[in-house]
Amino acid sequence: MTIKRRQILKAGAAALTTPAIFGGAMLSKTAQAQLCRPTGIRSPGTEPDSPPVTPFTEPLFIPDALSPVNPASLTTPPDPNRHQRFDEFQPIKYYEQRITEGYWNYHSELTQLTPNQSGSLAWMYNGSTPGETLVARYGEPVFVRRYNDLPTADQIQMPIGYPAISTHLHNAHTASESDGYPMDFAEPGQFWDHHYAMMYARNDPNEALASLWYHDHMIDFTATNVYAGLSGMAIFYDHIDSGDENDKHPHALRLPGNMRFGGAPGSANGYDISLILHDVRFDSSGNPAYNVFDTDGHLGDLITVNRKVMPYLNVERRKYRFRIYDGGPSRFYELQLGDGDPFFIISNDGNLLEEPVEATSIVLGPANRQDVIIDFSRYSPGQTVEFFNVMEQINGQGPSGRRLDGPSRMNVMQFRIIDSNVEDNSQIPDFMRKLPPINLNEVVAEREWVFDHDMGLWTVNGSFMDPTIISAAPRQGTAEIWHFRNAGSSWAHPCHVHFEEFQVLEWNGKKPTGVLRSRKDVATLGPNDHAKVFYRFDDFVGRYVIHCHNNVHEDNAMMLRWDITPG
Ligand SMILES: [Cu+2]
Repeated sequence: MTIKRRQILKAGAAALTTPAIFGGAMLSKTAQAQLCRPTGIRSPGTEPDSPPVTPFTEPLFIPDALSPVNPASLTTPPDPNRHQRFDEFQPIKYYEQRITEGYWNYHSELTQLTPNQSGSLAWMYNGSTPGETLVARYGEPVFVRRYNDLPTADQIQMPIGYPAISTHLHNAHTASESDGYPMDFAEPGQFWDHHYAMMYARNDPNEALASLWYHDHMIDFTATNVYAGLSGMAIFYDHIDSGDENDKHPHALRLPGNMRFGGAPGSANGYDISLILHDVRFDSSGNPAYNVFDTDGHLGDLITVNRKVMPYLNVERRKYRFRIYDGGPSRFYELQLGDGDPFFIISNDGNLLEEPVEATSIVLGPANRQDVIIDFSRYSPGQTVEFFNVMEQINGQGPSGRRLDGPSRMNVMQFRIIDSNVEDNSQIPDFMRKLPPINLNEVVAEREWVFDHDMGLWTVNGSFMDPTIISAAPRQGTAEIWHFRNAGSSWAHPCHVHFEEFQVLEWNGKKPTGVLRSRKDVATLGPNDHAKVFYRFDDFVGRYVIHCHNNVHEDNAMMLRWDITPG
């Protein structure tokens, strides 16, 4: 099938390698110089390299879709009074996830090193990390009960983390009490109920999110609890982004995917595959290692995709949709194919773009997501093509400003092209989802959030996280302009606000273009960057957070509470 490129925005040669998270502008020479430090602060004495493992020998793990349970089987029935608008959005699907401590095969050569070859220690959802994928549809409300079945703090084997759990479905339009507010946690033996209304913000289908992830958000322990294994993916479909490339609906986008969830391992929706990246360092006994004393951030030396170290995936000679997530805690990526071939970016932070953008790389900061379409029909059976990370980073503060090349590129994963003559009814649409309108007449307030560093801790507007202080209280039904500023000259901060997506008005004074012309929920700010964004606040009230999504910064107090108050 011929790819239609008629209306597709073609990035110019310079833009093709542009770090989009930095506002689509290359870092200035001054900023690059400030970023380039002679050595990282990691010392081999405190953080030795992981044991050597052979790349591309472990098959990619593709989690199945979470299976619904019969609501009658819930031992305690859901309490409608605990949830805003529960009766209006009565759940159609019910799910349970049990969070446990166990063992995970990150790589068989690491498992060989573990005691009794049981696998690396991991915290998991229903026995896997990533947990099963929450597949939901707009208009079909969902109820998820998450049980904390972890051992108590004095009994856990995991040397890091704290066994209290708060789960954030990033960045669903979720009522506060179900949002994974960092103080809304369940101790071992307790559960927390999450009600996802599956409504579009403001009932506007152009506000749909497509690619989301859920992860632990425990106050002070988000980085360690996610690093221990507590993350998973979520996919929201609707009538145009239906997950079915054979969809007969006249407005269906027919992106790659054939709705074959729950089949044989590796077949979860066939050609629509989620890839979550976490960089991990392993100790000599094959367990995840972590330096809790480094508050700049944590870097692993091995990249895991869906918690397999440098896996491979067999692909057919056709188009695939990959939903790519930076699961953190602190690493930034620029991903490109080994042969430098282009692909199409179709979303930013889980939101479909208006038009696909052709590019040869994507740039992600912690919690950024992008969906891409890669067409493997140009390869021959038996060929392999690797995904590499070319973003150099030598400590947790942010990218060094340099690019890795040749053998210094970091292995991410390998695609192995298999011999097949498979049908491909998917398309790369000319137009996907319109951006919601921006009406500046609705703006009632303008606020500034400055991300900085004071007294060895990370601050927002000079303050540390204090859940008793409400730093902003926008009224429901209003719009505001928010400014995110990075006051630091040598670090990057992925700034994340829960609940609503924003649209960029200006990035360092320039109007957004390309993939930045989108809805987003993480503004990844390079040194001295300034993003001016447009928000509307609707549908639910309660407490939410704004924080740096370098989870180590977040845990070292770079977070504030803000509330939506009744209009
Ligand atoms: Cu930060």
